[in-house]
Amino acid sequence: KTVKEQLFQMVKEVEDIALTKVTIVGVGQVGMACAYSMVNKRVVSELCLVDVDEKKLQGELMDLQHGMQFVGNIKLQAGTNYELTAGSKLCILTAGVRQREGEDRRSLLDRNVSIFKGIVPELVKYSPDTILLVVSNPVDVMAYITWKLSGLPSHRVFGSGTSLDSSRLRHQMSERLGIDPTSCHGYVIGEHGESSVVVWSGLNVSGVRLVDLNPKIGTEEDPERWVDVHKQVINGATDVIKLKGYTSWAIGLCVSELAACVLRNKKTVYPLSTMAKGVQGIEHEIFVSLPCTLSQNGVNAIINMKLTDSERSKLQKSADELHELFKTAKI
Ligand code: 6V0
Repeated sequence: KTVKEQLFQMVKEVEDIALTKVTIVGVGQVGMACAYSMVNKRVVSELCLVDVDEKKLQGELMDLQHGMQFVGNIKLQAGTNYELTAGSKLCILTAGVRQREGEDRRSLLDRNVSIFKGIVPELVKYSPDTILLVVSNPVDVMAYITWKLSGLPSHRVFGSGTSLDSSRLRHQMSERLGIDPTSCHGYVIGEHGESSVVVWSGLNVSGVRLVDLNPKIGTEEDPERWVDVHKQVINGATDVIKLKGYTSWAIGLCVSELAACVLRNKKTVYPLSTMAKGVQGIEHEIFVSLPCTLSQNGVNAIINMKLTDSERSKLQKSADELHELFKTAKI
């Protein structure tokens, strides 16, 4: 008899049913930051890692497995075969090439589209009921293309969008005001990128709108130059890339929060890249970030923000720019 047979008086074999299984495709800097954050926050019961790099997959798998004692017995799997992903409640797409220093999102597009053509149908084949969360850049266009490639209803596909930009905004607010970023309320909407829009009219602490205290906020005439906060948000990624070569921790934390919201059916509001045609006067069929309620079904509702005319026209311009970028994509 083996040690195991001698140790246990078997009562009933365990049936391994995946309760909250998540797949991450792409185990690069971003994928692994998402994995580490989700494991650390105990968001998942089962985590499946997929990549084309078999060696890296095995290394990352073993490294995480060695820490399971400290975070609960999460079932971890890794491999290049999509069969492993079957039954995922949520699939997170972080595969592909990242922005190089000074590179614009446009040049990333073609390479990432061809990679996604091989990934998205496989994920949907093995997990037809899944929700797809797109992180790879340019995230808004990649989310739209993922939706097209998946054949899923649009509410089940979304991009992390400006949830990271909004977190950068709230960090800057928190630095200026000296309070917790969760008490600094504000949204960046539109493209995750240069044409993003800060909704200055809505920035508030405890419902006190900053625009009521400083009517010039967000303009070049503002002596406090809050407008620089937007520049810091836009340049946030490139500043970090210049210093460390890539961004990872903030997007990892952000994605694990979104994953928890889906898996626990929390209905929290986040700015997410979603199908926005017909909202706020957006004419094109395009994915762009707006505040959405997020649940186990994906995106349930888009919040009708009370934007100023200028904010709305900036959002429409941002959507137009994304549409132009999308038109160059070779789907
Ligand atoms: P990385 O470290 O180069 O990792 C990319 C991974 O994708 C590598 O492990 C590759 O082996 C893998 N990969 C490539 N082709 C395939 C394929 N066909 N199937 C499966 N895996 C594949 O890049 P990093 O992790 O830094 O960035 C990943 C993506 O996230 C890039 O497009 C970034 O621009 C994007 N980011 C998006 C952010 C957002 O806010 N939406 C934030 C940060 C980065």
